Amino acid sequence: MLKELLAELDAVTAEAKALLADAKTAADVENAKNKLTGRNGALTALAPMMGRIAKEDKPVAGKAFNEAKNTVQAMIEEARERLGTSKVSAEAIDVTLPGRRWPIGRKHPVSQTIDECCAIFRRMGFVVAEGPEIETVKNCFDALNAPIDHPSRDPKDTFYFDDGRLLRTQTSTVQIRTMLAQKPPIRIVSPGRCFRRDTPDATHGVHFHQIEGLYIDHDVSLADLKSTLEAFANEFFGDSVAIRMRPHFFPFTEPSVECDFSCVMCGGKGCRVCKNSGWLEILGCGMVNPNVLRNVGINPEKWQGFAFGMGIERLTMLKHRIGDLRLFSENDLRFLKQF
Ligand code: 2NM
Repeated sequence: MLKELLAELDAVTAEAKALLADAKTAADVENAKNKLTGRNGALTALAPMMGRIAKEDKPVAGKAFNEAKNTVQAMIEEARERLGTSKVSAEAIDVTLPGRRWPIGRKHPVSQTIDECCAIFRRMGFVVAEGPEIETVKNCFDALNAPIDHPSRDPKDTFYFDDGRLLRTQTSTVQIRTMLAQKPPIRIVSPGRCFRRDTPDATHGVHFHQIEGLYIDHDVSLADLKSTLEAFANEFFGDSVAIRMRPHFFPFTEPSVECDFSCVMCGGKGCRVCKNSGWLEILGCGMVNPNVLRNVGINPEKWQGFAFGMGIERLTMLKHRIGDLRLFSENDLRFLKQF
């Protein structure tokens, strides 16, 4: 029985050699493997013979069987190697392959508008100034000449912390900080996030972005303000946009003005967006109230200035024809990838 087994093992080894030498494709190798060590393979078929081997011959038979199995497996692996389909070569790094591309993000449309506004005002000589989102009542209301009973101070409209500090409701706080820290002339714009306690809808959220401007010097007039805003309107929306000013009231400016741009949707002819008026309310502005200048230690007899503030989300919505403010904070890539 031992002799028969050894002869059969030799035969299988010889068959393996022939089959694998002839293999030309990966499929040939896999076929040969099935014929040899597969479930119905020649080597597998010899396993039952082991049971019939005399006890004293078992060690020799077992050793021979294992050797034949190892030899056949080595030949299969060798053939796979030769044809480039072995596990080892399949897992090897192909250094000629191009690298995997990482998805690259982009700036949020609100950030793009901030960048664009800053670039426009920088070209007009403004410096970009930033400040904290958590502020004091002094910087946010007192210094800005907001009367003690002004509705914006109400905890119904402004987020307060237990220690009395608050989330800034506009970036004028940065203008106050700058005027306290620097001597005029001052020419800054301050972009940033602000917070108001609104019930969120298509045009209001609890946070929004603003850019405010401040220009303090000798002999600054409302005419300088108007030409600055007109230049901004034409740079941001195009040369065909006109501006107009209407009297208004703010505690921090006197006189105060609301500034409209001719409708960027219909060119001023009248449409749904401008409610058929041909004009869009874009920003508030005015000449800095002498009380504000006194509050920060600037002599209003020597210095004057203008200030303005506008909403970044509104500018972005008008520029890109976006209908709902909530899209800006939902982080939906299908929306964000369009800009
Ligand atoms: C606005 C409208 C009008 C403003 C005033 C000041 C400061 F600090 F100089 F008093 N900063 N920003 C201002 C004026 C802001 O936003 C609609």
